[in-house]
Formats: sequence, structure tokens, C-alpha cells
Amino acid sequence: MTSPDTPGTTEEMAATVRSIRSSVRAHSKRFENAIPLIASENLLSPYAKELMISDFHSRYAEGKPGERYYEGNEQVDEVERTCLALARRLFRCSFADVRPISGTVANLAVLKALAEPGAPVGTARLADGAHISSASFGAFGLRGVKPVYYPWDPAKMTFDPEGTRRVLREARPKLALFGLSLFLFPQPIQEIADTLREVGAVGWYDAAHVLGLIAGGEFQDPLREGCTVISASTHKTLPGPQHGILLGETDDPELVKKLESAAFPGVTSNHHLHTMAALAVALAEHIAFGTAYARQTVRNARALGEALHGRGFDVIAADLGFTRSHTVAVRVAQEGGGEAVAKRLADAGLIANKNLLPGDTSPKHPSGVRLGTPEVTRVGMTERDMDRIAELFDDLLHKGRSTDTVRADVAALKHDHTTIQYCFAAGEAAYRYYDLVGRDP
Ligand code: DSN
Repeated sequence: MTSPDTPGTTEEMAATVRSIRSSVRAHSKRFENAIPLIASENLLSPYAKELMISDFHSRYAEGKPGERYYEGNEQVDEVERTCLALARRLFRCSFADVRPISGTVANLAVLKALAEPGAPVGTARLADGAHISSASFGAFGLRGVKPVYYPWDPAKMTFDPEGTRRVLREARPKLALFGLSLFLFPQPIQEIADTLREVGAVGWYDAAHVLGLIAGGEFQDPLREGCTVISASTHKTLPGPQHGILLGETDDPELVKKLESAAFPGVTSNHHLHTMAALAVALAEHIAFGTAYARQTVRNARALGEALHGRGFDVIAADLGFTRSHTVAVRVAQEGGGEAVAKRLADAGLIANKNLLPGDTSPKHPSGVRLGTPEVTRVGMTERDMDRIAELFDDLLHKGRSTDTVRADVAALKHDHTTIQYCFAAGEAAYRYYDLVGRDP
């Protein structure tokens, strides 16, 4: 056995560290030359990114500002108070909690606060676009709640309000989740708000995908339409760090207490202070720049849908203008199916993901790909670029151009769009690798 501090081991581990650094640098380069179209991804601004490697990363601050279990938290408290105030201002709400460390953890917090094991909870089905939190193998299963499924209207890509009213009246859940991972259109929550009140259900909206659009005034405003609680991740259309958030509009102190104690100590011990600080910056920047960003993100998605449709792709909801969000869904059964198409696209530098579409029966073999415009918008692309992207899809998937030549064209298109926009310090390198040490071990 070699002892861990023998020179041989040290050299071996130095080589391992070099290799890890090299993989991460290669990844950054790859994305700098690619066109990332994952609907759930985005880029941090330089000021937000900087805080991710600050000393906040090293600290504990369990509890709330001013009520901590650790010493040394004065500046953490200042930043967290600012973060909470910015969240309440941006989403025009009375309650915010930024301790959940991810969207799924935020979902777990809501389930812990507002549903007992065995209770019915309303949701859409996975094949209709719901997040895996709603699955028996996800947060719903962990909390042991029973999903009550809303009927779906595939022609509108929303739940069917009439059927949903019926389901809510029959199952009488005390919690009803809205919000999706394949999120093309605002959901008709206003239409069923009276039924939520009638059965005494708290309307809960998972806004992870559309958080930045809601804040930018480009999507429905769930807290004004019948929902009381929002859970979300903070790194999709809101271009913040990978983190979670709870928001609410309520004058019920009991509800607030339940949500807060579910956030801590329910589903987190320490929250991640560096990401919380980065989130505060992202919220401030979204207040300053988010309206323009959200508008262009949706315009780009609609333009991408239109341009793909014009080139013969089976874009979902063509008769409804393809999308009102950042996402476009394309049925690619003719092109080889979701899995094969997503792989071919990625080989050519067009990064997307396979996705279940309504009517699909096998999660392993979805018929669709999901495309999103948060990141391409963040680096300054506009409608013209969406047309070019659709042309590259067409070249690769319909016209038989080689992967290598398409990849070269993808890199050429991306070449003019590698700096960050819609934030302070706009124009800085978007895919920068921060080399703090300045040399390899
Ligand atoms: N799985 C993420 C998505 O891509 O939609 C959400 O957590």
C-alpha cells in the first residue's frame, strides 16, 4: 500500500488536479464555441460569478439574518437581507426565502410545509411537461404525497381548466402545483382560482423555468392570478446562480412560519452563502436589465420556432405562435427521435436535450427535443441569429451536411457572441475560466 503522503501519490494527485483543471477548461472552450440551447441553463454575470469563489463559500450561517447559530455572520446578514428585499421587490410579494439550495429543494420545502404524507396534491403529468419533482421517484414520492393529475389540453399545451376543476372538486387537495419543465404557455390559473378557494387548496407555482420572464413582465404573474406560493430555481430565465427560492403573497403568519421552518431546518442545514450572494447580484441586475432581457428571450424563442417550422420541422403549437416563453418543443420522430437527434445536434455544437412530449409513452425514447433561448439571448443573439440556427438544424438533420462542417459554422456564428449582456460589466467574457492560482500543480 502506498501511503497517501508518499511523493509518488503526491505526483499522481497533482496530475489528477491538472487533469481536472484541463477538463473544466476544455468544457469552457467547448461551450464558447457551441450554441447552448438547453432551456434550463444560463450564464452568470461577471459580478455574480466573482462572488461564487468568495469567502462566503467557506462559512456557515444557519438560521435567519440576525438569528444565527454561528458567529461571524454580520456581512452575510447584510447580503441576505438585501437579497430578500430584492426578491420581494422584483416579484412584488410579501414573503421570500433564499435558503433552499436548488429548485427541487425548494419544492421539497413546499411539500414539507403544506402537505402531509398520504395527502393528495394536484399536478400535471410528466409527459405533459411536469418536473420530476412531481414523480413518485422525485420529491412527491419522498414526501409520500399522492399526485392528482390535471387533464391536459395538448392543442393548447395547458391543463384543461374544466377538467381540472372537476378533478380538484373530487380529490379536494390542500395543495395544487402549477408550473412545468416544458413550459411553452401561461397556464389558465385565473380560470380555476375560484375552485382552488372553494376546495381550500393553496395554489403553488413552480416558476423555475419562467422566473426571469415573470419578473420581466413577459409571462403570467401567478401571485396575482390565484397562487399563493412560488418555488423556483434561480438559473434559468433568471440568469442567477444554481440555487433555489421561495416566494409568497400572504398575510397568514402561520403559512410563513411553516415555509420558513421547512426551508430551515427542514430541507437545508447551511444554505450556500456564496450562491446566495451571487443571487442577490442577479436579482439587482434583473431589476435593472431584466425587462429587456425577458422580452428578447421570448422574441428569440418565437423566432426560432417560426424559422424551424418554415424549414419543415414539426414544431409544437405552430398554430399558437409556437411559444410564449423561452422554450420551443420540436417533435423529431421523422428525424430519428429525441435521443438520436439530441446527440447529433450536440456533436455539431448545438446543445439541446431530448424531451417527452404529450402522447409519448416511453420516458427513455421521447419523440421530442426541447430548445431554449435563455443563454443565446444572454450573449446578445437576436431573431436573425435564430434564423441562422434553424438553417444549421436543417443542414444537419434534413440536408445531410456533415457534422464537421456544421460544427464549424456553429463556431463561426458563436464567435461574435461570447460576451455577456444584460448586466453590469456587459461585454466581459461569458465563458471565462477564473484561474486564481495562475499555474498548474
Ligand atoms: N431538469 C431541469 C430542466 O432541465 O428542466 C429542471 O430542474
